[in-house]
Amino acid sequence: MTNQDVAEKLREVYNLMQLAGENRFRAIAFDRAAQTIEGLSDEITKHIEEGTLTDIKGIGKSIAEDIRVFAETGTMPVLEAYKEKVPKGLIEWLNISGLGPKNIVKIHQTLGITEITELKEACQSGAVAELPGLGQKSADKIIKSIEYLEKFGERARLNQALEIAEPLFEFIKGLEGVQQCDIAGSLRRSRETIGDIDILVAAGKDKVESIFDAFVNHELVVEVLGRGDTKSSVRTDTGRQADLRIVKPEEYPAALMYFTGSKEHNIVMRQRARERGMALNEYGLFKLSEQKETDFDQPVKTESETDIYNKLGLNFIPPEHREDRGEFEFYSEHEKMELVSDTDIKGVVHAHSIWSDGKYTIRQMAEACMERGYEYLGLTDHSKTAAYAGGLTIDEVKRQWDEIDQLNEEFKKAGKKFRVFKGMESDILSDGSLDYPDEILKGFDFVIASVHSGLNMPLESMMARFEAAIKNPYTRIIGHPTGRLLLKREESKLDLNKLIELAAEQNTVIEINASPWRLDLDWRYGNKAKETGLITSINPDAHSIEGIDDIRYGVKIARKAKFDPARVLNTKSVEEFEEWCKRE
Ligand code: DGT
Ligand code: CA
Ligand code: CA
Ligand code: ZN
Repeated sequence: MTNQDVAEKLREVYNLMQLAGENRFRAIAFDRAAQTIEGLSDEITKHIEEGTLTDIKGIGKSIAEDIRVFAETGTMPVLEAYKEKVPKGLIEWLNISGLGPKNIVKIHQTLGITEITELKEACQSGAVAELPGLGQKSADKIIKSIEYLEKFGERARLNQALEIAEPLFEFIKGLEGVQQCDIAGSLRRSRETIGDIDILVAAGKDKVESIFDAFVNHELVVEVLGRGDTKSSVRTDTGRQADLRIVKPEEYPAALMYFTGSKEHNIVMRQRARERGMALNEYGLFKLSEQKETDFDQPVKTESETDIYNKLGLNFIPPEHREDRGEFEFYSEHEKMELVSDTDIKGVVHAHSIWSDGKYTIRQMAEACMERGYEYLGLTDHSKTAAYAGGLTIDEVKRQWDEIDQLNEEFKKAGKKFRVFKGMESDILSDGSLDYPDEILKGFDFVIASVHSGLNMPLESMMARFEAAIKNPYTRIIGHPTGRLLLKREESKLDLNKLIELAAEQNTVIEINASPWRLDLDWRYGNKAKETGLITSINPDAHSIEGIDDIRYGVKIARKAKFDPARVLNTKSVEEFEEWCKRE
C-alpha cells in the first residue's frame, strides 16, 4: 500500500461525501488528509506500524482509524458506506470537467436524474440552463465535457484497448535490441475495461534511446506525455494513453509481475515475500537485511515469473487470475487450473440474421462460421415483442424454420458436416414468461431468454422475473443477465449469486455474452459459478459476420472466470450439441 493508494481512497471519500450532501467541513478534512499524505516524505505504512498516524498534521483520530482499517483489510468502511448512499450514476458525473459536486447535487435533486445520458438531455432541453446559478453557458460547457468523455472516456472497452495495444506491441517487439516484450497491466489480466495500456520491454542500456524514439514516433501516437530514462507515456489517436517501460533483462521477471498487477495481487505477493525473509519490488526479489530492509546487494536470482511464484510457495498464477480473489489459496495447492481456450470453441451460439436486426442472411452467417472452422451455428433472432429489433412473428418463425431446413439439407448434400440450429432469443416479458406459446417454443432446438425492456425493475420483481424464465422448461440459456453496456449503461438490479444457484440447479446455462459492450456474465462471479457447477456458453451475440469474432473477448472473460472446457456449452461438437438440444 503506497501513500498514493491511501490518498486516492481519502479523496474518493471526500468526493462522495459532497455528493451525499454532507457537511462541507467534514468532507474537507478528508481532502486535506489526502493532500498531506501525498506530500509525505516517508511511508504511511511506517506510521501505521509505529502508531504515529495522528502525529501527521491534519490527520485526526477518526481518519487515522479509517487509514488503519484500510491497511489491515483493504477496504475503508466509511468509503463503502458512502458508495451505498450515493447513486452510482452520479459518481460518474465527477468525471465531467467543469462540473463540481455542488452543482451535481443541485441538478440531481431538482431534476431527479442520475445518469450522464439524462444529464446531457437535460442540458440540451434547456432544463439545466434554467436552474439558479447555472445558465446556458454552463449547460453548453457540460455538453461539451460529456461529449469529450463519450469520445475518449476514462476507460476503454477491451476491444478498443486491444486495437491500439496489439499493433504497438507487434511493432515494439520487432525493434532492434528488444530482448523481451509483453503487454502488462489490466490488459494482460483481461479486465473488461482498460484505463491505460502498459507495455514492458527488456533491453540493454545502449538500446533504450532508440526504442523510445521509435515508440514516440509510431503512427498511432499523437502526443508525447512524458519521457524519462525508463518510461515513456504517449497519447494515441483514440485518446488512450500508452506507457512503455524499459528495464534491464535481469529485472524483467519482477517488473513484468509488478506492472501486470493487480495492485491487490501485488500487495499479497510482497507480504508473502516478507514472511519468507525477502522483499519483492519492481526491480526483483531481494533478501531482507537484519534491520528488515530490502538489501539490494543481495538479490535472489529469478529467471521468470514462475520462478518468483515458486520461491514464494506458489505455482505460476496466470495473469487473468491475479486479482486477489482466491488465487493464492488455489495455486498454493494446485499446479494449474484447466481453462477454456479459443481452440476449444466448436460452435457459434447466439447470432442474429436479417430476419431480425442482423446484417447478413442465415446463409452468409453460416458460411462465415464454416470459414472460421466452427461446426455449427445456433441462430437466435429476436422474438416478436422486440419489435424495435425486428422480432419475428409466429408466421415468420415458421418460414425461418423452412429456410434453415433447406440450408441444412443443402449442406448435407454437399458433404459438409456443418449445421444450423433453430434457436431463438426470446424476450423475457415483465411477468417472466417467454414470448411465444408453448407449441411454438417446442419447435426450436433451443431458446435463449433475455431481458430487453424494463431493465430498471426493482430487485425483487427482477429476480421473480428471472426465476420464472429459468424454470420455464423451454429456456435453455439465459442471455446477458444484467443487461449492462460497459461504460454506457448500468446493470439491472440482480442478485447474481442467487441467479447462478438457481440456474445451476435447473440445468440452465447462463451465457457469457462476448460482445465487448457486455461481457456479461461478469467474471467476478466465477467463483460462485465454479462452486455451483454452472455451465456457461461463450456467445458472440453476433449481428454481423465480424461480430462472430467477438468470441475471443468472451474466451478471455471465461478464463478469468475460471471456466474449464467442460463447463462451456459451445465446446461441444455438433453431435454433442444436437444431443444437448434434445434435452431429457
Ligand atoms: P488500468 O490501467 O486502470 O486499467 O489498471 P492497471 O492495473 O493496468 O493499472 P496501472 O496502469 O495504473 O498500473 C499497472 C500495474 O502497475 C498495476 O496493475 C500494478 C502496478 N502498480 C502501479 N501503481 C502501483 C501502486 O501504486 N502500488 C502497487 N502495489 N502496484 C502498482
Ligand atoms: Ca494500465
Ligand atoms: Ca499505466
Ligand atoms: Zn440480446
